[in-house]
Amino acid sequence: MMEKTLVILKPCTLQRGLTGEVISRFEKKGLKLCGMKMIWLTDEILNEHYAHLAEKPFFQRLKNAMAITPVIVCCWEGIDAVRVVRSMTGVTNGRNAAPGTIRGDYSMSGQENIIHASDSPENAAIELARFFREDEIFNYSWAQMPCVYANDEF
Ligand code: FUP
Repeated sequence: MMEKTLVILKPCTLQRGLTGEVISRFEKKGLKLCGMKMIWLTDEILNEHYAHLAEKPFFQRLKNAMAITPVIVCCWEGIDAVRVVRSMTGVTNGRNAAPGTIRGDYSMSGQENIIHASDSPENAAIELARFFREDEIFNYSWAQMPCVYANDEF
């Protein structure tokens, strides 16, 4: 199923100069970039985005870390994009993430873990609407399409 998913390049990624590397991984995989912008996350949007962690002892620490610099939010599209991007991301703690995953290759931390990626198609739709206006998501003809997929796959 063709899906769109949200990726956030976290402040640690901007600070460490890894934005190009991370974006490049998704491009090389064969995902289509449908939206991208730099924004400063407000406390209001972080409360919403991390509502499932509001009771955790690290909640305030996490929110502070997410607002140290602006972040880059991206929308990537592909068949099963949500699952594919999550598997490229690796588990939450970079020290446990498998080598070859983004967190496994670039992170040593449970917090400073390079990216956020939506964990289900339902959450991807909610999160994309949280960070992008409708006219900031672009549907365009993509020249790579017949090289990335067989013609009966999409
Ligand atoms: P993930 O889906 O892998 O990004 O993980 P969660 O939604 O559970 O956590 C969101 C963020 O909270 C993590 F990316 C980093 C932070 N976090 C911690 O700092 N410590 C933890 O023990 C768990 C999460």
